[in-house]
Amino acid sequence: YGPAPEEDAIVRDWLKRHKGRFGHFIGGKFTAAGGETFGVPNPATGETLAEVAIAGKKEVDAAVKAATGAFASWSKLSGNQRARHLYAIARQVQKHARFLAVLETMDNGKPIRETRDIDIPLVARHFYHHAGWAELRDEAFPGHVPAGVCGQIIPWNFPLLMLAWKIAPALAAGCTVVLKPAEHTPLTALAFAEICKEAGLPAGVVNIVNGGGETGALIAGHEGIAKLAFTGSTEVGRILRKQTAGSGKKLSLELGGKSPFIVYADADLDAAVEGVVDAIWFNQGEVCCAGSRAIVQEGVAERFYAKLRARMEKLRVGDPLDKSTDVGAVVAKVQMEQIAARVKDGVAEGAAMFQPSWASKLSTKGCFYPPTLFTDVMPASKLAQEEIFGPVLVSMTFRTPGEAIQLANNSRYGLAASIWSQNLDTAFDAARRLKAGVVWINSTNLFDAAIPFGGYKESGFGREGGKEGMHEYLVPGWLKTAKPAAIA
Ligand code: TXE
Repeated sequence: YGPAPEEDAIVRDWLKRHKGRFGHFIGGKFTAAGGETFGVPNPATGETLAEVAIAGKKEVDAAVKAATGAFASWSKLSGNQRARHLYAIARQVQKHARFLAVLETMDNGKPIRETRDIDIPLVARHFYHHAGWAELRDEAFPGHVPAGVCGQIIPWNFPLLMLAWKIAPALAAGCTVVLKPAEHTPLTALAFAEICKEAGLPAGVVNIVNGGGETGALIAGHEGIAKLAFTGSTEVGRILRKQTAGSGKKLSLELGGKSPFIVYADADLDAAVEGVVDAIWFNQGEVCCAGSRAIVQEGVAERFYAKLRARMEKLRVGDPLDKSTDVGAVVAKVQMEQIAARVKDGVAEGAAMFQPSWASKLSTKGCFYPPTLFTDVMPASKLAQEEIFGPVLVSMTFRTPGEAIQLANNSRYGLAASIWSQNLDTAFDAARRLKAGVVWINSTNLFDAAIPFGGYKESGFGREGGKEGMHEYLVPGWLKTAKPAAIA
């Protein structure tokens, strides 16, 4: 056990090459790293990794201008030409997979096992998959044209994967982009800018600008943007919906969740316990579709909780670069304080709280929060209703299958759901009745580039992935480049 001593050297070399300072990537070039900046800490150690420039109006204007210029030629390339670029990006991601995994882990705090085996492979897969859609666009979407220049604002929980979810379909459709990574985690997006260069992507097709909400608002309000794609909090989603109302911009929002994890009495309880580990302790629970609300049938509840508590004792929380770590660091101090506050409120609300016996021994140098379980949670309580976005599972029990569905749908969110039962009738009946964009049966948190992902209700609208996701970047119209049919 323990991290390989040289594990982070690959990232330190890269940071040194950039002197630990980054500008924006506009029109195929990095701007100077001057002006106002923000620091990027490693949440596991507190060490500042880099200083990154904040984009104001001037930089956002320049990025939109570069994307508009590039759109003229990029949108007219043949499907095969665009596909080649997407394949080239996918291959570069694979070539630099180890570097990207270590960089993502240091920037975000998530375990290296996850960045290495999940995040980065899914990024490459997303570009490979969408290379296919680039080829098939005109055949699959006749009478549709690329939407134009896209503004894309992404969160910090899956920084590079969310970038891929946004950029790959946009490029496949023939759009160009101005993307803003989250201020907690800008580094893999900057590494991706280098990958675009290395892959020979024409200048201006992908532009990356950095900053926080103010920079995001400049992108959202820019009149050169035809389509805005956002993943983040429901609160900011609401602001963006208001901001873009009446502007003619196409909008997709992927927001919060409080996804149910239903365990029926006939479930394989050991498998369901492992499922919970994936549902809520994967990525420190900082997952929009995390199974954060367990709904367990009464007859097996005590047995299920006993197994779960025993499993929680064995989870390893700590150094994200250690390959044996199960749960890494929460992304930032502010986020950890928010989790702690929600847990304190939950205890005050009267729910029973459990944390492993070693919880108080966690290192206080980094943002480490112990896996937490609440039982006897009242369905109407804040604990049951509000997204915590951390390693905290809340749970309640049910008697009849009908009651399970009622509890599961009793939420302002509708992003995902997970069902655990050995009886397929029970599982499929529940799947049909759940108001959730994605339903997993005897599994959880499975993603694929070909499967559309997105929510109902306050979890947002629009889909990402597969054919559905392509629609988000296309509008009705006829390509001016299409040759007129020969008249016999
Ligand atoms: O999110 P924000 P935060 C939820 C989760 C978390 C909470 C707060 O519950 O605890 O949100 O996280 C940009 N105009 N999720 O504050 O602010 C911002 O710079 C335009 C769920 O980090 O929504 C970042 O790039 N952009 C979620 C992005 O929005 C604005 C993932 C997301 O940040 C903006 C993240 C504005 N006015 C948090 N204000 C999920 N669904 O996966 C901020 N931004």
